[in-house]
Amino acid sequence: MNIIHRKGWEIPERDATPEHLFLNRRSLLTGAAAIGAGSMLAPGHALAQADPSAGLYPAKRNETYTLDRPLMAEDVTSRYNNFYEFGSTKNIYGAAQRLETRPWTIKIDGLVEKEREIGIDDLLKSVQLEERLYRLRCVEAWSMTIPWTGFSMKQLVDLAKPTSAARYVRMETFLDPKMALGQRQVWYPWPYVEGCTIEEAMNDLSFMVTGAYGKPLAKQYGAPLRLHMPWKYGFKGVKSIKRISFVTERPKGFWEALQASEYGFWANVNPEVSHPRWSQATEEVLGEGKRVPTLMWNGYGEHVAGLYKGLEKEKLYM
Ligand SMILES: Nc1nc2c(c(=O)[nH]1)N[C@H]1C(S)=C(S)[C@@H](COP(=O)(O)O)O[C@H]1N2
Ligand SMILES: [Mo]
Repeated sequence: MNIIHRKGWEIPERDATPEHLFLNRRSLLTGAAAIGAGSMLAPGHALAQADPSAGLYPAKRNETYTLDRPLMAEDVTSRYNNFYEFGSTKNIYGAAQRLETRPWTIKIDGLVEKEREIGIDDLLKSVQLEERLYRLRCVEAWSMTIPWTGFSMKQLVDLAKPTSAARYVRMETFLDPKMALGQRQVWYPWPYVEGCTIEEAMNDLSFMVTGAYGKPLAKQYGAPLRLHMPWKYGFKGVKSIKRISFVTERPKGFWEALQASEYGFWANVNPEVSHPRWSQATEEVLGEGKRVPTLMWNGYGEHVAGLYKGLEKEKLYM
């Protein structure tokens, strides 16, 4: 656990900033160029420019959330992803480019004042975007750090206006086996679903992600809208959200539906509670070739531990 107390964390993070700013500038340039010069740019840039929200990035960084380890380069975190809709390996970024992110509407329904459908670009105009440096700890015992851009989940709840009967938020990914070939694997419980309590959704840390590295979210991260709750295992962060429902019943997630003995609803990071098939005590830091101790609540306990008072009888850590 000594890693959390190491004062040196500021140095690598500051070291990483120039590249990050460089990326931001580049996305600004390509955003401006998109008006006229699209055909002159490399295909990778052409994909990024086509995004009508490009002008909203980069957003101002919220300095409340700091890292205890270096920020990772985009070519590390964008080439090692879990997105089973596009395959069950980590190497899905190529296949994920089939994801069509416009038009993209999100249905908000269930126990809300008024059910509605909102287009992603209208949603982006109704919220305050910011950048946050967050850790991501996958249940498979690897981790990364990413500069996400997005908005607090609290803003989403405020927009949805749930009634007092709502207890949980259920979020669902698209279902389109023509586009996402992984969804033809019929033994998986598609569409991908995840959920949390209203209290968790209202916690400051809960983040609706719409961008990374100072530009709109690349498809493999779950564009155009995904969740990230950094104190929970990564599988809670449902990608490419199409439907958000306010409900009374605890939603059953994709992994829980597949294997309830291994994956549960709460999935809070805890190095002392092993997965049935492996230890959670340490994690491999992607791209660094080293293992470090995993932190309780993934290091975010000061923000979230209080949420679980009185819930000690629940399986909080799987
Ligand atoms: N729709 C959907 N969301 C998903 C997944 C998935 O397969 N499909 N994988 C989850 C898992 S296991 C992890 S660790 C994170 C990975 O996010 P990243 O690829 O952006 O790092 O996404 C989560 N969200
Ligand atoms: Mo994961």
